[in-house]
Amino acid sequence: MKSMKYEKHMRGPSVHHTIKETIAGGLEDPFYVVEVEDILRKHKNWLHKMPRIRPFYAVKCNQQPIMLETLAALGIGFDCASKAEIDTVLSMGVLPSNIIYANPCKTRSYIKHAAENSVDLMTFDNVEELYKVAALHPKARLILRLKVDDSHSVCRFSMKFGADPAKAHLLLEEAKRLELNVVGISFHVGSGCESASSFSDAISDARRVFDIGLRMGFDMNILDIGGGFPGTSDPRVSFDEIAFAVNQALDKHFPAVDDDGQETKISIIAEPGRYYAASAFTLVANVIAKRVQDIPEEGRQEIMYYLNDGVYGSFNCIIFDHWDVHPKALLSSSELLFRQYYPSVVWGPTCDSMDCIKRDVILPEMEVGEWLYFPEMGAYTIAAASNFNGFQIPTVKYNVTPQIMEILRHLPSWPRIAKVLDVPVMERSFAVSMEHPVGGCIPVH
Ligand code: ORX
Repeated sequence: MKSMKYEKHMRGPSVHHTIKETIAGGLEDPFYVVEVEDILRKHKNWLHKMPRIRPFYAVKCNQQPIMLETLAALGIGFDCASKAEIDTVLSMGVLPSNIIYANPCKTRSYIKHAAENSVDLMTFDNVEELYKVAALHPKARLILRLKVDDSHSVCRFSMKFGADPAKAHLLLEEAKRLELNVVGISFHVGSGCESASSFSDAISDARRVFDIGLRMGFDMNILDIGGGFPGTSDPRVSFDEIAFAVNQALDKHFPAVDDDGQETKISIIAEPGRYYAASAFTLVANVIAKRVQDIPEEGRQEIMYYLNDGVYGSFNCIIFDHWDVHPKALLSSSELLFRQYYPSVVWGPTCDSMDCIKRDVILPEMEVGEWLYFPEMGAYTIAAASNFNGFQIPTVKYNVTPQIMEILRHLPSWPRIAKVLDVPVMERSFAVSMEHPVGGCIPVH
């Protein structure tokens, strides 16, 4: 596999090939191309940079079967927030012990469902939740989610979730009274984090409450450092910087061995979503309409393009994830060179004036029927896309190079992955033609 060093926003030539091949099929609807290698590359990087931390992928971020099946094949755990997410993951053959039900405010029937399916690990941050768990799943292994300083993050949710560390002892006392089993501490620094120190500070806060739990006699053995790890190539603070800060803070507050050289036996886990999903997905949308606007006050023109995907579809990330997207023209290099460039506005297809994808962007002049593409669109996009106004949610195409196909083919879960990729499961070895990265599996006789 290639190293993580890839140019900003550049996807491999084979992704472009898959895009061109899809369009050549005469399609007009928007679609994604998933670069499966990117998911594997991300995991390799995670293992390399934070070897002590076991990831539990946050299913909410992107529940496409290719994401879930590939990650399950890699042995990653799953962070589920609802009954449906738990059922999806269990139906893939993932063991209940590889699931954390990481929603501190759970529906009662979902807690019961978790209990019936042996999903034991779950988070809480309030006393009412303890009463529900005591009644419905008394054997649960509970993780206390703390409120941490999320002031450096774009998506902040300490307003919604997390117990105040100063009052955490009260919750632990109540858990003790209810004879519940608290096993760890978690936090989420928020997403789009601008400072690696948010993680180190949170780890230090977690240690203090961890010790309170230990003193109360709980068998504290899990630290869950949540999500918020960047997944795109131009984050505010890099994954490497965060990994460095996290490793340093863990060495200080949760060392792998104690002063006597004994293993401390504390499992460190995390709940990354966007880290795994963002960069593997490239969205391609069609220019369905175009208007040239005069701006007399400024003595210039602006071109407005209307695409067949918008903020009610994939671009819901602009609203719910404060995301800034980067449209690129799907043109050859000579077309890019010779076309006129204009200030442009890119709109979605619905009859809603809020449905704006990007203002003030300079684009080469595009014609109706041509395509724009948006790299790194895998996180919180298709997962929450709707059919509002009758527009279609994009379909998903796969880009799998022969080398990656060969790796996947040797995984025990290959038959399931083959089903997702819609390629035949063959017992004998086969070659894959480079011209047809997925569709062209050729059996070798
Ligand atoms: O980042 C956020 O605001 C929302 N939370 C995602 C989330 C993740 C992991 N654990 C829990 C979560 O709520 C409990 C994953 O976070 P990330 O993808 O940043 O690694 C999602 C916001 C969507 N708009």
